Amino acid sequence: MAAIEVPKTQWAQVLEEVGGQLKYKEIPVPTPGPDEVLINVKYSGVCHTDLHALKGDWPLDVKIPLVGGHEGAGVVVARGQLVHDIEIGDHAGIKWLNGSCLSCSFCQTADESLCPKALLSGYTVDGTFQQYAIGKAAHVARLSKDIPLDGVAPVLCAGITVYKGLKEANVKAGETVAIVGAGGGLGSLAIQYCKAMGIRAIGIDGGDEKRAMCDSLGADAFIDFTKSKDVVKDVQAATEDGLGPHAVILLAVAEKPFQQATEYVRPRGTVVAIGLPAGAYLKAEVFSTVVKMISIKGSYVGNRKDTQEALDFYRRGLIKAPYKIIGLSELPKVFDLMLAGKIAGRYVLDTYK
Ligand code: 8ID
Ligand code: ZN
Repeated sequence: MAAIEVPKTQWAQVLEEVGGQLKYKEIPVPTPGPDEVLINVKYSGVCHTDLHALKGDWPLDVKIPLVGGHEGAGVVVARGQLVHDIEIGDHAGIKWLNGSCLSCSFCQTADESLCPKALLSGYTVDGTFQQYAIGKAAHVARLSKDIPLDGVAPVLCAGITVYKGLKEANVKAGETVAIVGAGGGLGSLAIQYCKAMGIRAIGIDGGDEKRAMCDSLGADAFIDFTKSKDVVKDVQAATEDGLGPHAVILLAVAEKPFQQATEYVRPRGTVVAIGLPAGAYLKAEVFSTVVKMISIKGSYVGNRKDTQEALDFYRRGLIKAPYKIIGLSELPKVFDLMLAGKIAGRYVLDTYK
C-alpha cells in the first residue's frame, strides 16, 4: 500500500511530574525504529493502571515526561526497515506489553510479560494518549478490519488480562467464578468472557449502576459489597451448592477483598490476583488454605497468543461490554470519575477530540 502522510506534530496528554497535572498539548510525532511501527491511534481505552501511573502508586518508576495509555487501536502509518509482516494501512493495537526481548527464557516460552526487558506502554515508553504511538512490530496486536476500533480498544488490556486470568483460574464450563470489581473496566469484560466460555459469574461490586450493568451483561448473581452484611456468606450462598465459587478473579483496587477471597473460595479453588491496589498485601489463613487445598496466584496481562484469542472472541461478537466515548482533551475528567469509583465499564478516548 502507498505511504500514508504523517504530520510533524500531534495532540497528546503529557504527564510532566508524577502526581502532577496532565498537560494537553502539541508534541512531535515520533519516528519508528527499525523493528517498530507507528500507529495512528484513533481510540484509546483508559485503564485504572493509567491512574496508578499518574499517582506513582507502584514500586516501579514511570518514564517522565510520560504519555500514558495502553489500549490504543488504530492504523499502521509507518514501519521500520526490519518490519515485513505488517503493512501500512493495516489495523493494529498497542497493548500494555509494548515490546520484549524475544530471546530470554520467559520470551522463549511465551511468558513475555515476565521478560526482564519488557517495555510497558504508557509507563516505561510513551503510550496511546496521543494520536501517533510506537509499538514493537512483534508485539502490536493485529486487528482485522471488520473490528470497530472504538469497541475493541478496551479488549487490548482489560480483555486480554481477564481472558488470561480465567485461563490461569483453570475453570471449566459450568463452574462458577466470583469477579471482584465486576462493575469496572476489567470486570465488565470478565463477565462477558465468562458467559462466552460457559462459566457462571458472580459479580461483586458496589452501587446500583454497577449492579444494573452486571445484570445486563448476564452475571448470574450480584453482591453489593457496600450493602452486604457478610460478603463471604453471600458469595457462598450464590453458588449452586453453597460451597463457594471454583475461582475468584480479584480486580478491585482495594486491599480488603484480597484478604477475603480465600474465605469464600471453594475447596480446591483458585484465587487469581489481578488488580494492583497500592501498597496492598494478600493475606490468607494458613489452616484453611491448607485443608481446603486452595491455590493463590497472580496473573499479569497475556502473551501474543492470548491477545489473538481474546480478540477473536470480540470479533465473533461474544464480547459486548459497555463503554463511553469522550475526547482525549477530557482525560482528566475520566481520572476524576475513576478515582471516585464512578465508572461502570470503560471510557474510551477519541484522540481527535
Ligand atoms: O495484568 C494485570 N494484572 C492488570 C492489567 C490491567 C489492569 C491489572 N490491572 C489492574 C489495574 O491497575 C487496577 O488496579 O486491575 C485493577 C482494575 O482495573 P480497572 O478495571 O481498569 O479499574 P476500575 O474500572 O476502576 O474497576 C475497579 C472496580 O473495583 C471496585 C470498584 O467499584 C470498581 O468498579 N471495587 C473496589 I475500588 N473495592 C471493591 C470491593 N471491596 C470493589 N469491588 C468489590 N469489592
Ligand atoms: Zn490496563
